[in-house]
Order: sequence, then structure tokens, then C-alpha cells
Amino acid sequence: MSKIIITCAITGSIHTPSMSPYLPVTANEIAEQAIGAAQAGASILHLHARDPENGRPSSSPEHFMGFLPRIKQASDAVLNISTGGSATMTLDQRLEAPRQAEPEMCSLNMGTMNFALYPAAEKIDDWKHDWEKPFLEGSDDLVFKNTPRDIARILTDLGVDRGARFEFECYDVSHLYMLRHFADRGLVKPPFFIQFVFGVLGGIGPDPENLGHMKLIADKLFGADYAFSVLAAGRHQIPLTTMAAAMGGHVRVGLEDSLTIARGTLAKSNAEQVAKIRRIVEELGREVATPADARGMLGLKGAHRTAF
Ligand code: KMH
Ligand code: ZN
Repeated sequence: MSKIIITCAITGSIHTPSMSPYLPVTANEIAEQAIGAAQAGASILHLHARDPENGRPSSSPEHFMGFLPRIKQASDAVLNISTGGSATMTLDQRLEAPRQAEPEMCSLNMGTMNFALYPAAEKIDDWKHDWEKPFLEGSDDLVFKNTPRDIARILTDLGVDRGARFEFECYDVSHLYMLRHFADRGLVKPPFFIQFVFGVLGGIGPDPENLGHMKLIADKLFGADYAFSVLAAGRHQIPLTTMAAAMGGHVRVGLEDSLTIARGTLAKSNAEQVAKIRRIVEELGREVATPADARGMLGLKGAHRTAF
């Protein structure tokens, strides 16, 4: 089996500050937690930004530049900037920071979908900020827009024009066929780094049978031209990433996708989750990839060719 790439998704745009005091919000918190995750063994860091005043998801390049240089200076991890941002943002907003920063890697969401966060609001009664409740409850009528035209624009703007390669976020089997379509159009080049995303309400459920099926179809569509990673939301994170590691895949953890370290226990940092999955995958006999290994496996352009 190949060395295993651990990705850590530091803060995201799904969880809100009232859900956990450990969710990083300010540039300093994001930078410190990203550096800690890299030190714990993450070779790819997936990054969103937040407004430091209230923790609201932010598309501002200024907010991203508050931590990107610091993380780059303190670690050789691959910095992967989200093009998903938040489903409430326009595509122009979502692309502003990655267009300016020209990172080695970006996420790319392979289909338009529902992205239902509102069930989480029912568990909170003490809100830190006034934006949180309407943000979560409004997701019952929110479309996370990723049309083929949007996907083609991201591939061109960030891939062709700026040398980024992609973490293809596939939330369902249909997204694998969309990626195949773009490969047939010659707009994406192998090796494809495909993130199977489980447990988002609007995407495929976190059942082990679905991991088996996603891999079966990805094997059929992409053969030796792809590597799969797995992320799963909430309590499903460790069980499904453990399965992925046993199947020869890569793994993604981080507070973007789950706030806990064990049932009913909040993780105090991203590094805690990285250390936990690292212990598990090493017990399974997998060797953790370094950032240099990840760059070689995925054909990345190098940190020296970013614009931050
Ligand atoms: N939030 C994760 C479920 C992105 O940032 O482009 C998927 C993700 C999307 O990370
Ligand atoms: Zn993300």
C-alpha cells in the first residue's frame, strides 16, 4: 500500500463558534492550529477563513493572508484553499482568495447539492453571535451551486491559469461521473485526488456500504489514475477514515468536518484528531506520507510557486 496522506481541515464553514470553543476563528488561531496539525502528521492542510470579529465564514483574501504566510513559513505542509467557501457565497467570492494566493491545491466540489446544516441549530440554545442561528436555519432553502460551468471555470482559473491541482470533493456517486466527464473533456489530468465525502445532509450517507460502492465505481471509472481519500462528518469521522486506511486510501480529519475526539467529547484542537488517526493508521501498518511524498504522489507544483 502507498504511504497514507493525512489531510487536516482546520476550520471550514459548517460549524459555528457556539458549537465549540475550540473552533479556530482568528488568523492566529487558524495558523497555530494548522501548524500544530502539520506537526502531528498532516501533510495537507485544507483552509477556510473566518471573520475574526464574529467567526462568520469569510471569502476575504485579507483574512486568508492573515494566516497563509505564517503557516507556509512554519511548515512544509501543502496548503489547500477551499473553493467551496460557504454555500451562501457567490462563486466570485469563493474564488477571490485562491485566485490571489495561487495555492498548490484547491478543493473542487463536483456537483450542485443541498447542504443542510439546520439540524445542528436544534442542539444549541446559547448563541455567541446573532448570525449563527439564521445561517444554520436558512440552510433548509440553500443550494450549494457547483454547475458544470462553475466547475469548468474553477478548473481553468485556478488549474490551467495558476497551476493548482485539486481535492475533488465527491459527495455522491453521481459526482464521480461528473469528474469522469471532465477527464473526458481533457480539463483534468491524472492522478486524480478524490475525496469521498460522507454524512453531509444532502450528500451520500455515512454507511460503510457506501464507501465500498464509491470505491467500486471510482475503480471502474478511473482505474490506476486516481487515489481516494475519505472524510466523514461528525461521529462518523474516525470509523470511516479507519476503513479507508485499511482499504489503502488516504484520510481527512479536522474540525471543519467533526468537532469531537470521542463520543460526547469535544476535540481541543485539530492536532488531537490528527494524532488519533495517525495512531490508528500506523497500527494498521500504514506509513504516514510527508508533504514531499504528497507532492510527488499528486504532482503538485511546489510551495515556491504560490503567491503568498
Ligand atoms: N466541508 C466539507 C464537507 C470545500 O471546502 O470546498 C467539504 C469541503 C468543501 O471541504
Ligand atoms: Zn472545506
